Amino acid sequence: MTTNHCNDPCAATLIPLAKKEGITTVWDRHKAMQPQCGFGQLGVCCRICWKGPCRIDPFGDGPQQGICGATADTIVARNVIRMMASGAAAHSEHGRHVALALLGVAEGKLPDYTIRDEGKLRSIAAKLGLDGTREDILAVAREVALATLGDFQNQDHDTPCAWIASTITGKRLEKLAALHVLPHNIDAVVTGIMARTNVGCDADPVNLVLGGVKGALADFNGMCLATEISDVLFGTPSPVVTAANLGVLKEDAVNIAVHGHNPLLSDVVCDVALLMGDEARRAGAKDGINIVGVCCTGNEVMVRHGIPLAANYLSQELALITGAVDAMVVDVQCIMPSISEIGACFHTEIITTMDDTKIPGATHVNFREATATENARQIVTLAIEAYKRRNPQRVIIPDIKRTAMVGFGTEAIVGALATLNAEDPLKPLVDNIANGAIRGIALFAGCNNPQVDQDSSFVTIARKLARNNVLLLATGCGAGAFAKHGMMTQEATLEYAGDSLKAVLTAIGTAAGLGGPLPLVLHMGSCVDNSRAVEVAVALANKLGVDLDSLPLVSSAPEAMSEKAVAIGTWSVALGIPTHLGIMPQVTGSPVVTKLVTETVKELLGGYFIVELDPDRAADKLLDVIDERRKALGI
Ligand code: NFS
Repeated sequence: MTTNHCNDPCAATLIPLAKKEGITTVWDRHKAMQPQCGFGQLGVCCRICWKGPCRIDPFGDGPQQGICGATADTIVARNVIRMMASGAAAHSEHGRHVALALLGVAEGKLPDYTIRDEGKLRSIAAKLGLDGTREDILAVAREVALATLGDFQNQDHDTPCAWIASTITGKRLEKLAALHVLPHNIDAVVTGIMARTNVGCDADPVNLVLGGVKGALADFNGMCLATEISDVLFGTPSPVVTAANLGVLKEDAVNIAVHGHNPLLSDVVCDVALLMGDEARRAGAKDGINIVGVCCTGNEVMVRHGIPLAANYLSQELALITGAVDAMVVDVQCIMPSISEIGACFHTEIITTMDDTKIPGATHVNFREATATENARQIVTLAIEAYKRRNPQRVIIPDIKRTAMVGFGTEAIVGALATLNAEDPLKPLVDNIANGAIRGIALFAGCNNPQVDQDSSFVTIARKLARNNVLLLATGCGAGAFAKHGMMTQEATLEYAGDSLKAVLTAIGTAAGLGGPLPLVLHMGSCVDNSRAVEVAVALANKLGVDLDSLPLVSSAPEAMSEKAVAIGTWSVALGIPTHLGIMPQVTGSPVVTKLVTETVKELLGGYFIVELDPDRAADKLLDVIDERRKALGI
């Protein structure tokens, strides 16, 4: 039995406290769940009809087929592509929500939102082949919103979704089109996966996985549009210095944790909180209102507005155990249902806000974009009321937080490079990759998973890659891990970067006016913001005149957990990027699927999954891949 723990320094104080108070956490429940179901771990349990459940005996003694005749290969393939469909649905619902909000703004129906980045809106319009130069910015917004919503409506299978078609390299588009995996309509592709995995439909594991790849690319499309339109509505990230970990909670403030994913809610809560500080002070909170972030909503407001990050996925419960959170406001995704039980042990209001994400025991505020400010006021008022009930004796905020320089979206990275070469901003990056000062680029993404000591795999792999002069990018809970462990600082660059990487980061950071090097790991944003890393990679590939599968670029999700991570990992592979998983994916019960995703796909698409649970060995494997790519490029 494995018992992993929280590697977060705050845990040393808070886990014993939870035990004393009789509060169970994710680590307790993970331990209680051991041993976990071996059939499920291999992916060979089929529950898609009521003749079952069926499971295949991995040792060959028992059944080798389900009652309908489905083999382990069919069952595994069906299970894993349903995960991809769910991931694509989650990200794309988020994206649709944001696109509809842009339409609402364009039509004057949402006075609580505005267009904060006109320049970005115009450049998106141009990218989508629309007229971005029209003087009437709302007309541009309307066209962009409608074109985006078209990616959920197009019925012509031969016309790919507009966002993916205008984002990736021409060569990659051709390759994906030839394999018939380019999505034409996000909703249709997700529905298609559910239909083909229905009992008695697609039984061919290879055909199924290709269907899953299409779903994963629909996920990518949903992410691109969610990210870019959020920048239009809430601002494009630029470098900002803030802090991370539970020490960002304040004893003398009304602490509101915004948790979930979609900035439509959290951004307005931030704005309204700024206006309600006096009410909080009148309630006795002399430091007013303190907004902190959790999970990817935390990353969204962190990279755009410098709001400090309290916790990533696995430590969301620890935030509540401090006794200092007055309200935790959630929208969608990655919200542990346990938080309402833990909130009830304290004075904490757990506030759900979305029709499709409610939690028993939580207070529900029916959030609508049309009444966003009013709803945010309700939420902040509930937090202030809760603060009045707070028991100061039960407040224990670990004095642990690390500085984090964040906000490195594509524009910010290109902007920093432009300070070295205004005419050709990518040239310094390309030159330094070519001359080996930067050996390669690694994107860290994805979740935490209690199968691993929290955050530890991220930190171990990243330190080794940095020592070997690999440029590090991060999103999501990976970014949260690095922020909490002090790896998004200039000091970390000086401490951990190899000499040539250090010199490059110092030259760029100094020229960009940051008074020193760029931080060791560049925080690109939330999980949907993985599309930003692809944007940078596409720009590099186009500049070099190669496709994405030639770049010395790797990605890593060492602590993956969510269905969304399954979708992201799969599109990363489909885009030609070797992708490391530090968790055993639930596919190994099928030799066909396992070989397909770790080997055969390399010939088809250039990318492939590297499964390595040991972080130190994982770093070595990623370095080998980078070197292999460099050699093939002749650099
Ligand atoms: Ni993405 Fe993982 Fe969730 Fe964000 Fe964190 S758990 S799949 S990183 S918060 S979405």
